[in-house]
Amino acid sequence: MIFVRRAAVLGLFVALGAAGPTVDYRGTGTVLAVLPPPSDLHATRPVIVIEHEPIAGLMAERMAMPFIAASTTLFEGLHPGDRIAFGLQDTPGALLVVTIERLPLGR
Ligand SMILES: [Cu+2]
Repeated sequence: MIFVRRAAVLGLFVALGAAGPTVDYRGTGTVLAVLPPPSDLHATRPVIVIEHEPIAGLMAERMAMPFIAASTTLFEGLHPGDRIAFGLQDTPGALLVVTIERLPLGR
């Protein structure tokens, strides 16, 4: 019985860990450029340029703009022209892209 309870607690920690980073805003758009550092836009941090659709609670208009990404690992397999859904975390000093998911073209 004690063993079972421990296993349940461990399972809970695993589930929390898998929940991923905090996402404050969610958007969709088209990748215009992925720029690992150093780039013209940032010396030390990865940058992704996205033509994004309106982002609820943040930006009411479609526009092309650069975002700092939490990690270059988010760029794996990503190419200009890809349709993406992305998550933004509102951190001091930057709206940080913390999740990127590729969407089928035409959506
Ligand atoms: Cu914008």
